[in-house]
Amino acid sequence: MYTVPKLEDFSPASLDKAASELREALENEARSALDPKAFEEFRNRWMARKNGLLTQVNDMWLKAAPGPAKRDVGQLVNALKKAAEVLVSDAEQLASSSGLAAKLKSETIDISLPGIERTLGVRHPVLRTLDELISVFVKMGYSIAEGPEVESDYYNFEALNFPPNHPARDTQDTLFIANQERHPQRDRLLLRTHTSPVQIRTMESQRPPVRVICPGKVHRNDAPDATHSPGFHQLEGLCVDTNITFGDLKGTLDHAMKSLFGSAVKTSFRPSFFPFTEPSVEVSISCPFCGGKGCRPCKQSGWIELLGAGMVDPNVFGFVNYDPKKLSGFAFGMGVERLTMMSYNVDDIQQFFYGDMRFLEQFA
Ligand code: FA5
Repeated sequence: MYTVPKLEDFSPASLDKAASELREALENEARSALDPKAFEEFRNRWMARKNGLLTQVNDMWLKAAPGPAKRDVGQLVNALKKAAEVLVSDAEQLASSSGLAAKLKSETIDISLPGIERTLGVRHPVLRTLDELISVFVKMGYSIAEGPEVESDYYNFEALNFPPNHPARDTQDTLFIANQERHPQRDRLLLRTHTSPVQIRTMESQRPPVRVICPGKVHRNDAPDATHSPGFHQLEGLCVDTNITFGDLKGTLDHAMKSLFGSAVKTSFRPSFFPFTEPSVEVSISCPFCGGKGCRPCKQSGWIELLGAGMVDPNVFGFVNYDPKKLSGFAFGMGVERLTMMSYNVDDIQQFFYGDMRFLEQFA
């Protein structure tokens, strides 16, 4: 480590030698002061007023110089001080920028790495079908009504003309809420088995004419298989007015099925039974996959059964104080998962509930 030598000889040659050794040491140390801490040490060592190396030069060279050499030594010491100031200022810049470089290096973000991908959600296929269905009926002037998923026996069965112990109840077994034995049967709560209770709630709260659709979740004690699920969605429809005929029912559903599956699709109405409609029908469409020739989805029959419908039974009007002599109406109910299976050619209803991304991503 450089120390300021005491000068015995003040001849120009000796002064030159001493000055160049000092410069060399100063330059070397300035080059090594690479970060703010090292620079601080370097500056104090050379520039400190009290005992810095330049103060020592002043004391040991200038003050100690004999009279005749004082002028030359003075000029030399001044030149060395100026050179030192320049080197210190350069070193300061270098130290702060290399400090910054080190800081930047430690905080580097590698922008070439793949980012964290946030996948955008898409609408579930079942809800897409439901939205399509809703828009078809809204265009025909229907409004939307909703009801509770936990329903009373009265709305789910009794007011829909399923009397207690009627065998038709067996076709819609469900889960009952526990500990309700103390309530009369009509008030006992259950998970609704269809969206038809919303028909009753709507007619109770609204005078005719009525044109509503009721979308929602329903539950049944059905063992899961390729076409059955214990929880699924239905879309109910109800139209009540004066002079509503079976022809209106056929026209409405034919138009809805053509809107959903294309204008080539045909509809067929076969007699069926529901306690709350008379007459009742099962509605099928000609198979949209084979055009009616017969294929696997339609089980070679050319037709696919899609929904239940019928003219509102006059007994039901009796439950809501509508006059069956003046009014008539039709209702229909469809399973949204089954329609979605048709629309997207899905062969297992369970796919809609597994949450398997490989399946769902196909709808993105
Ligand atoms: C009913 O639920 C009647 N409420 C429909 C109705 C409304 C008829 C108004 C007349 C007037 P059904 O039990 O057939 O009917 O069920 C209607 C539709 O729900 C079926 O056509 C089918 O598409 C669907 N569905 C029934 N059970 C299941 C199930 N376990 N899983 C998936 N979909 C089902």
